[in-house]
Amino acid sequence: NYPERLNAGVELCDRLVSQGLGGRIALAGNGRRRTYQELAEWTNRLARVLVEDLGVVPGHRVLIRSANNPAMVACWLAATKAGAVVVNTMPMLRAKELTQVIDKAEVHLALCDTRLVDELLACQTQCPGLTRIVGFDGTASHDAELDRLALNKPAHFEAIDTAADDVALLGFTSGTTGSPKATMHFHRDLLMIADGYAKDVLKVTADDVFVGSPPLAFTFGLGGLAIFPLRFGACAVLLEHASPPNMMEIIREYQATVVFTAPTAYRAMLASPTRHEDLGSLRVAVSAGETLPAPIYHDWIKQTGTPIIDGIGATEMLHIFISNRLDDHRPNCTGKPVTGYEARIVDSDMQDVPVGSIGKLAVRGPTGCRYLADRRQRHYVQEGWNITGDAFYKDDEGYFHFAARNDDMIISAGYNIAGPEVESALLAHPAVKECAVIGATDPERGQIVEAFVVLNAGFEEDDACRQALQDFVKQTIAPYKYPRSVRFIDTLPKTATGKVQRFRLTQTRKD
Ligand code: 3SK
Repeated sequence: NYPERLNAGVELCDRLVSQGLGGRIALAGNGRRRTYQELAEWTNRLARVLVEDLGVVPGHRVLIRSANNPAMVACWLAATKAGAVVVNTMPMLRAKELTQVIDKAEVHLALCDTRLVDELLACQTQCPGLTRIVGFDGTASHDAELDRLALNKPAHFEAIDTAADDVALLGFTSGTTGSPKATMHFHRDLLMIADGYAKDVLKVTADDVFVGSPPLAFTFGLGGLAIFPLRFGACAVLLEHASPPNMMEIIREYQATVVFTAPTAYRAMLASPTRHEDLGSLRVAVSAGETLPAPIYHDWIKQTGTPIIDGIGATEMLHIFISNRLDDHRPNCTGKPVTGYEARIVDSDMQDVPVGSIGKLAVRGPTGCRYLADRRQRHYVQEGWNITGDAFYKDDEGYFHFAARNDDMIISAGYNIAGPEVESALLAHPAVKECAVIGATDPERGQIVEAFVVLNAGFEEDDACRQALQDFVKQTIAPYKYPRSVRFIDTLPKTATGKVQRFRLTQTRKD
């Protein structure tokens, strides 16, 4: 329960100072460590610039364009304190994608790392509403316009008195289907994900140090690398190069206790020759974004001695809502609902399916989907339940298991085949580096299982390899699930957040 008036920017920064944690390190990165006191003052100065110099009023949408670094977090907190609605965007977005975001969110002001300004400038002709782009320095030198404006401001700012259910954040999702939607999240939602998942599942304390790779523009990253540490007076390490092969070094250097990343990054870390037992500071690894293949789960625990916690989240839900636990985690299992959430498996009439049967995942709780001006809202929220688009089953002990994205269920000659199950089987073969499975139209079987495979170095893209992979799958899972078609490919198409875009493989097939 939160008070009616609440500003998440204040709660994630100034509140820690008033609790006597002002001297603790809040942010590390760019060769500096900043205390909560310093962060409060920095964000107050920036908030003054937004309100006094740039005319931000409550509800204005402010776009932030940056890679993960302390300055991006400071801009986000400052805009939140100023009552703005923040639209965080990924550095790799091009003018075409930025234009869609700016239009949809009706952005007037953009704060942009000066190294990334060109693509934004290129949007201006298409987006007459974007009247101001102000540069900040994402490195440590502080000599861009925003930094100069902030320099002479007083370190105190009376944060805007926002309601707990005023919109604070617009999270964009292009999903795996390509067309972007904006999801609205309230000030209280930003705190709720910390007070539920981070507190109850991760057991975060002020002694934790968080590192990881997901962009802050993806709510998985914003939660894991900013909101969770800041809510508990812990330290957030924000580095632009925090991905394999650097991740292990970073964990060691910063003595990180919590790492957030996706299964492919865990796989890469496990494959690196560095000594995994040196990661002694770690107490938990969080995996989400894609399901965690069982071999990675087992190898990670064996090699590092720390749990790897798989969970499912969605930009629509803001963060993770079903998860394994530190003391209760299993392979091939997503776990149980996070505190405050309920989940069911339903059929297309919203009726519960029997235990063990695959159906649609329906979830409700303290956060949920509110699309901004999008007709797809009525599909996502039905009878008060969020229909995430995932096919799941629940076992007789109440654990939830991912089967596929609803779009990834393949119906072949009357058999229901979950594409990801075939992918897991293929991934266990030493030749397979990455793979994705789709249902390809077939005149006899309706659909057949088709695998797109990226091979590890040293393996030949030939019929012998194709046959070996097919035989291997037949020996691993029910033979009717084997990929009747295997295509070799150099890389898999992915979203900016690392999710495989299977629809593009389907298109490739049609081209
Ligand atoms: O996988 C996702 O889409 C996701 C989104 C937001 C927060 C967390 C996660 C895992």
